Amino acid sequence: MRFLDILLGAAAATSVLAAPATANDASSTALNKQRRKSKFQFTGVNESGAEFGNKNLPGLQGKDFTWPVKSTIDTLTGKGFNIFRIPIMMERVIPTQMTGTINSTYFNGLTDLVTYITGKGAYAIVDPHNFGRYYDKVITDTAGFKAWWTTVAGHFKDNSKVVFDTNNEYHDMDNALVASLNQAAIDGIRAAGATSQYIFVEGNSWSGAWHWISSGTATGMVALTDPSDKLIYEMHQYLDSDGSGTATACVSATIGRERLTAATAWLKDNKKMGIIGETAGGANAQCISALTDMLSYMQDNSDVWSGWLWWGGGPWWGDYMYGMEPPSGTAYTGVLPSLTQYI
Ligand SMILES: *[C@@H]1O[C@H](CO)[C@@H](O)[C@H](O)[C@H]1NC(C)=O
Ligand SMILES: CC(=O)N[C@H]1CO[C@H](CO)[C@@H](O)[C@@H]1O
Repeated sequence: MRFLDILLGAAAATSVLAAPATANDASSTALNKQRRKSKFQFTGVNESGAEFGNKNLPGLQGKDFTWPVKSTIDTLTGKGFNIFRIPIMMERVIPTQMTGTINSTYFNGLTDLVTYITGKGAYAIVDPHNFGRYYDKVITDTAGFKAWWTTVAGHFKDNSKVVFDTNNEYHDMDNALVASLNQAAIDGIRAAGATSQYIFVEGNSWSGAWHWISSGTATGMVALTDPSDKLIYEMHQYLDSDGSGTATACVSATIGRERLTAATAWLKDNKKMGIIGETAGGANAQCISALTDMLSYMQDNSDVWSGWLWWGGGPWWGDYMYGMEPPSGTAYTGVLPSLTQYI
């Protein structure tokens, strides 16, 4: 999902306060197999807020950005979800230059949420929602990028439930640079002593599954190496006509499966694991058919597809067409009940 949509989401934001946690005061036992019906290792939701207002850096908490609410984590883990992706801004974590030092005010917000999520037994994805850019300029300094990751990962090195997502949706960049940045992040994370965690790598062209081969990003990405051997290829896939996740309509009831076919073959041929880090469709019958068909296809191929995350949750989305925020988000009420077997 792109900056414009995030800005629109923020502009539309009302101060919707999440309802207090209901009976889902789940401990890690909430994540037991009984609630998890699918074969997937990971099923979850993107929890927006800390990346909002990204044209104002660093920005003010409560005005430009906010942190996702813990009661939502309670509710969604109660539904069986076990992974949450937390979009953040690189500049808010380490301002001015990537080799600099952490802003502890913002970082404390992140660590507080990460600790809460992982304390429930779920995974927390640290997602620099930067599109391969720092202060709006394409990152070409791979050493600086590695340093940013070494600093950040060092703080999480003892928490194996943290997942590092190198960057959200690289796009309009050189394919070789995207691969180099991913490798630099991997190297920086492992150099920090964070060796037990999964790393999610993303490709060029918005990390779109449907463009994974045709964009040429696969060629560089296939060669990434990790001494811990815990890489997962994170791709995004929306089901609207241009695949951007900006419309309520889905192209057909089988469009998700069709858009994943080539990437699925690539994962199998190259013995890689993948995850759909963002997907969504409108709350309507055709999209629900397309989503369930896609998730069924992924489950049939769960040797390479480790799971999926919905886009998106978070307290400031208001009546966003894909909103997964309890208790009244459009997708929470209109789509999620149809997806429970895939959680
Ligand atoms: C640190 O982050 C807070 C918001 O979380 C912000 O108000 C403050 O200006 C930031 N400081 C710097 C130096 O960026
Ligand atoms: C809800 C949420 O934070 N979703 C994020 C998931 O990741 C996409 C990546 O592009 C972001 O745009 C969303 O903000």
